[in-house]
Amino acid sequence: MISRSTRIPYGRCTPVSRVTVKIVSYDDGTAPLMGSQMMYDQVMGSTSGQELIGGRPVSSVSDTNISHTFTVVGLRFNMPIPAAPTGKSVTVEATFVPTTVGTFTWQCYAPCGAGINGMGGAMSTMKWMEGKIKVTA
Ligand SMILES: [Cu+2]
Repeated sequence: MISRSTRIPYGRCTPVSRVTVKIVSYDDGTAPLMGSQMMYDQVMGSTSGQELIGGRPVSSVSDTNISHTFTVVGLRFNMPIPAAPTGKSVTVEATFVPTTVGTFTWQCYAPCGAGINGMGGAMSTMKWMEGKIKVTA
């Protein structure tokens, strides 16, 4: 028996809520993925298996056109974010249904920061290319 006060910090939950992530990016720079992060050019974990870029459904973004990723490894969710046209923005949307409760880290896996390996600047500045998502039952 589970009482009302029972809290399960990490574990499965009944998938009841749809979450839509909408990202508007003004970054026209690209940051091609490297090594084990190459798989993050694919949309993962969305309800349709796709994301909408400017309203157009896609299942991946060309590695040479990736600017950032919105990746939540703990929820198996990934949105590749393409470079925006210079002077304009790009809007990317995807919907997913979390089936696990807990606090999860989202982060960008594209080497979009400064320096030779792209891991400086924004990538090494706390809360710029990473954050937390809290899923409650
Ligand atoms: Cu980034």
